[in-house]
Amino acid sequence: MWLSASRRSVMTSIFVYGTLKKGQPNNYRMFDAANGKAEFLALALTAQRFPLVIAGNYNVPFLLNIPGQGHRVHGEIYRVDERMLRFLDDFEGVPSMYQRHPVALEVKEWLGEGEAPSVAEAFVYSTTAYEPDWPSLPRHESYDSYGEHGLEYHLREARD
Ligand code: PCA
Repeated sequence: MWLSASRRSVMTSIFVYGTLKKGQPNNYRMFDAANGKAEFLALALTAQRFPLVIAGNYNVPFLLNIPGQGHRVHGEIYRVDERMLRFLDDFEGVPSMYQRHPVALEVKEWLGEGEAPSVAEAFVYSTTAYEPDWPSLPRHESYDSYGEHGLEYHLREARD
């Protein structure tokens, strides 16, 4: 079956912790076929602590690439095809806004095929390009645009 295997597109695992999660404002972009393919795999949390802050005029969530500070951050693992990966890199403003890095994860709930792994590695959109005051902003463990913090995310289309 080398032929069908060679035709299968390369899939990449990504860990999303912000507006791309289920129920959050940008999740639909991963299910727009024009952007490529995405498949939900698991609920997970980062093996290390990172500061997850909501920053800027548009209340954007950022995982600051400062391991060892903040919380172990909760999110979702998706498998995406190359087209979706390119779309997401562009949408997340890689490499100026975020950079895409591998991150170690603890898997909490597995919906993929086969036996559930307890640990995984996936790409995450985190950043070293943060303003000096961002590390002292309140740190979140599980992002929710509609949470009690009141800092609802401004959709890209709604910014002026
Ligand atoms: N989108 C990416 C990074 C931050 C954001 O809002 C995500 O959900 O993981």
